[in-house]
Amino acid sequence: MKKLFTTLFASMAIFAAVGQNVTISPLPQKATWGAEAFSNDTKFYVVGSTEADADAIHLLAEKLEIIGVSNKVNARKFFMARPIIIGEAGDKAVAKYQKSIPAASEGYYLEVTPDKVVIAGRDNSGTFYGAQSFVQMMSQPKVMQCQVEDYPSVECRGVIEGFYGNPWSHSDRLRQFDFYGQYKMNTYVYGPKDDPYHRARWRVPYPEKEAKQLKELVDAAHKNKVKFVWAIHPAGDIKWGLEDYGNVVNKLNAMYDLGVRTFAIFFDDVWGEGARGDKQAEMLNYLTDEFVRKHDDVEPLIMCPSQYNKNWSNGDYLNTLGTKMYPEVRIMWTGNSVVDMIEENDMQWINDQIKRKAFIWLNYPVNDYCQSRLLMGKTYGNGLNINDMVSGFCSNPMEYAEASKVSLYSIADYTWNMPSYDAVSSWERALGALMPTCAEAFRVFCENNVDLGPTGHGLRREGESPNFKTDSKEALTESFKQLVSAAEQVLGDEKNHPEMLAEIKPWVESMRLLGERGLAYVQMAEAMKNNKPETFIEQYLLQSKLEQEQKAIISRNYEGSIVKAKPVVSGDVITPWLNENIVGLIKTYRKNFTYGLEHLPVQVIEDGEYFIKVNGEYLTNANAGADRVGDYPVFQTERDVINPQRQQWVIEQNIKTGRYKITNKQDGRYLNEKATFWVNKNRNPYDADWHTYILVKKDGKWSIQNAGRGGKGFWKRDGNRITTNGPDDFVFEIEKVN
Ligand code: 14T
Repeated sequence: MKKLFTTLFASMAIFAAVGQNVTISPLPQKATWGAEAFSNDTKFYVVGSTEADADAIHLLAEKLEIIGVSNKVNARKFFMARPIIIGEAGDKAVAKYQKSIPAASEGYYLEVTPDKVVIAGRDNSGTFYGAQSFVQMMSQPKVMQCQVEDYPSVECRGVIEGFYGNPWSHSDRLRQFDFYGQYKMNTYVYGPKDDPYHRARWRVPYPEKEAKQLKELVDAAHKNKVKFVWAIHPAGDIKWGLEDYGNVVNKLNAMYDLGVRTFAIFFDDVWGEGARGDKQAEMLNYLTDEFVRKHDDVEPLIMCPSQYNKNWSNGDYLNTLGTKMYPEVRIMWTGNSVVDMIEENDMQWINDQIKRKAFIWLNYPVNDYCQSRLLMGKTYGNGLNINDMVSGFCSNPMEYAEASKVSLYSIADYTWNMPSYDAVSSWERALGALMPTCAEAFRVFCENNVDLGPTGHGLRREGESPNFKTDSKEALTESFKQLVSAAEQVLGDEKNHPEMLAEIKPWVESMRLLGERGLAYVQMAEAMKNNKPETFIEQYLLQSKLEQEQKAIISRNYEGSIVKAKPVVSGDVITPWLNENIVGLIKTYRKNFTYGLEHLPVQVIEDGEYFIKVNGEYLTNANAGADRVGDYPVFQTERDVINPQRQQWVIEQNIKTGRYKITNKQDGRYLNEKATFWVNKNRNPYDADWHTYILVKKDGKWSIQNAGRGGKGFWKRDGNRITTNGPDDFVFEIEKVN
């Protein structure tokens, strides 16, 4: 009887351990869990602190209640506390546990029993990661007994800040490094396209202030066991030969002095001379000889090739790199196309070409080519068996650093323990870890910001807005109410998550307004059904007021901002559904009622994104973000492939005037009565009475006429620009994007 009782009790305890759904993230390679070990307010003393990794000790001291250090496991004076025995393989304190420590570098052994904690690393990073795991356990309601043997699947795991647009801020980056340390990512590649000292003016040294900040970043990264890889992008105007090779060496040495020990050279997004494989190989070999090998603590270089994906590869470019460039130089790769998930066959193909393991640059969740969308969905689609085929796996994120953490959390999971990766459970854990005080509401937000919409790169993400139900009035009402209340909850929780809110607020506000509009739509439909035209018009006017508010939202709308995005929420599901249904309802209303028709819009062109062309040439915002009085768009023959948004114009009917507003997709600047850009919202807020156009179509071409207080002139092509004093001529082609 007694025996039965104890087994029953033990299995209940194990059940409790299993039932406690958060354990350690990333999921450990091997873990056995037992009953509760002790409560999460337990005090500790540290055994082994003199030899153990200092960052690990620092972490424990910061996150736990450590009341002292000792060289004995049973220190009497700390009778009310438990020992944490900590160190690296070879250290005295952990000698007893030597054979339990995994052989893999960065591996660790963690043991928790009611009377002690053991953290034994294969190396310094291992100890640090063991400490991180234990800190996570201590933040949970019950601290369970366990034995964990853990090590990473992929050698270099992390993030490449490699997008176009507003680079991350200093504090964004500092918060990122803590996050990488927490979730065992060990690599950060610094390559923001719009840092002039990285790309446009790569020969020029960083000014003092920027250099000082970079040093601070390098130190913060190292404290979190993150390699700070500094990248240079000389490809735009490189002159092959010793002079420019020397210029690169000088810049790398300056970065070395700031503490950087790993370096990357980028040749992406250039054509012509800068894209020559033989010269790139020659330069990388030169830099290896003259820089890397001149230091005893610099790692082999990483390079991003010009043909960095299979779609773009031709000739013997990759083979040249593969055969001519020193085998230790790592080569980056984005997959079968620019934006792609990576699978086993893809790895086989590229590794054969370059005769080494490719270093993956995953272009997700980067949104620099679909800036109106936030990518908050699950990170799925990469093969679970490629860990031995890559030399590194880094994600290129959004310019929204904090919001990117939803996906980066999963990148950490995936690269640490690839065979066990589960995109769904990883995403769920991310929500709880990032927004613990409003996880459910945040989940709704993320579910409604998933897909990218159609883009040149073709990536789509499934499963947006799974709770949107349209089959009854009740279901619709519920769906829209959920958007409103989730938005209000997330906004109401701002003080707990100020950094996240600072980034996502425009999208959260937009989600709230989308929900409110939806509720107004339901009222309109009801009113029509019940023959109440007054209510219909009243709800219609409310809906259009909310829509105007929604359209006025601009993210990162400050002077000098390189990208000003106009948020779109549920751009694949709810937004198009609502827009179409409102239009449909209005059409039916027109047929059946006469009351209030003057309030309803007559639209000659639907709200959307368009190319504006004359003779096949594209009207282009060439100085995006310039915020300069009198800056104007110009005509260009070529499609802009780097920044397609510069040629995309948002044309939307202004409900107040019934006329059209034209803004550029890249930075949200509107065209004024002179068809030039005006400065910004503070000095010259959009004024529908001035900045408004009449569009008329004839034989497939459009005329664009000034309206309101700006005079009645027509747009006229004048050289490479537009003036607004022309006669009525139909030369403009307005073409829907996609
Ligand atoms: F270096 C590469 F691996 C890479 O991906 N380069 C850029 C990257 O900085 C950017 O964030 C990403 C997503 O837009 O794509 C690459 O940039 C492109 C890709 C294109 F297909 C720029 C122009 C393109 F036409």
